[in-house]
Amino acid sequence: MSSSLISIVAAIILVTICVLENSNAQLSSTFYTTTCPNVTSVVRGVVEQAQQNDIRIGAKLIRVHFHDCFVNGCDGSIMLDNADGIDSEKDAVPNQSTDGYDVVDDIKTALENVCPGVVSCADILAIASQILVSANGGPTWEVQLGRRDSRTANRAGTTAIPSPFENLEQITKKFSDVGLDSTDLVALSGAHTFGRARCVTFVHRLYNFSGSGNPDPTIDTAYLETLRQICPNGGNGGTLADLDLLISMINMGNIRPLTGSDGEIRSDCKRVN
Ligand code: HEM
Ligand SMILES: *[C@@H]1O[C@H](CO)[C@@H](O)[C@H](O)[C@H]1NC(C)=O
Ligand SMILES: *[C@@H]1O[C@H](CO)[C@@H](O)[C@H](O)[C@H]1NC(C)=O
Ligand SMILES: CC(=O)N[C@H]1CO[C@H](CO)[C@@H](O)[C@@H]1O
Repeated sequence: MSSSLISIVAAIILVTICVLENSNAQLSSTFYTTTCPNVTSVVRGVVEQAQQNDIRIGAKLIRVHFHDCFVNGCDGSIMLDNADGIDSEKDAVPNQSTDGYDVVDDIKTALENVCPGVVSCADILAIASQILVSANGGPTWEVQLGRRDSRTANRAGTTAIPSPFENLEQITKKFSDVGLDSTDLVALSGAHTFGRARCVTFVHRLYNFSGSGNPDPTIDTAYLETLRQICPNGGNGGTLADLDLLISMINMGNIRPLTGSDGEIRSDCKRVN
């Protein structure tokens, strides 16, 4: 290898390390090493149990993590129920069909038993997502921790969540608004390799795309046939189809977290302390 090639490679590695370190500015994979060393095994125990009853739990929780991160950053705001001064994000349209909150509560209870007041609800979503994606044959990554929980929700802010009725340009804009690029968009859409979607969220692409009288030409024809069988034109919009699309989880988990002394560590993910 020539020395110039070596220096180019070295420069690329250096830049990559700087970018990674920069994007993880405040979070760290060792955040709970002294304060809650068993955090991962405790979360793993609860989610493995939950998966026995609901094979979709990984899909549900990663989606809650995504919807949390896109509204005011990864601060657990999505988990707050309506209360005095809290206009719950769960009541907004994009949340519809988000689920798995009861399992978050079970994880929280288990963690409060071993290390009370230490692990945030926002971090629970990040840890559970990593464990379940790996357990389901997906890639694994070193989950970054240290997020704190918000004392507020932002229902109006849920418009920042990408919608299935938006085009690529609109969705790309929503990703760039939270500091994610088109590579992140493609990689994170890989989360759709598990989980399910209701026909109502994509049937507009199967029969009369943009009023053309034809299906969306970008859909593979064999896959189109499969989807049409599951979702007949004018059929039940609530029918579920398996999602089949491959994961930039660290970047997403780094969206504007609360850290240091900002926010709090909720003792109940559904309520501020
Ligand atoms: C790129 C923009 C995105 C759009 C437009 C989008 C849209 C959707 C829609 C329409 C559904 C079906 C919801 C329903 O049936 O009500 C869905 C499900 C899902 N989404 Fe996304 N999504 C996006 C990005 C993401 C990201 C970044 C993740 C996670 C990293 C994610 C994870 C999931 C999962 C796992 C499911 C299945 C949930 C379940 O089975 O309960 N999505 N998404
Ligand atoms: C952590 O887990 C280990 C083994 O799983 C156990 O021996 C230890 O008591 C646990 N520590 C705490 C603080 O729960
Ligand atoms: C497709 O949608 C357009 C616009 O909504 C409508 O005018 C047209 O009749 C529809 N075509 C079919 C075949 O349903
Ligand atoms: C999980 C959850 O609370 N979902 C709510 C989302 O918002 C709709 C109303 O738009 C509620 O009916 C759901 O219960």
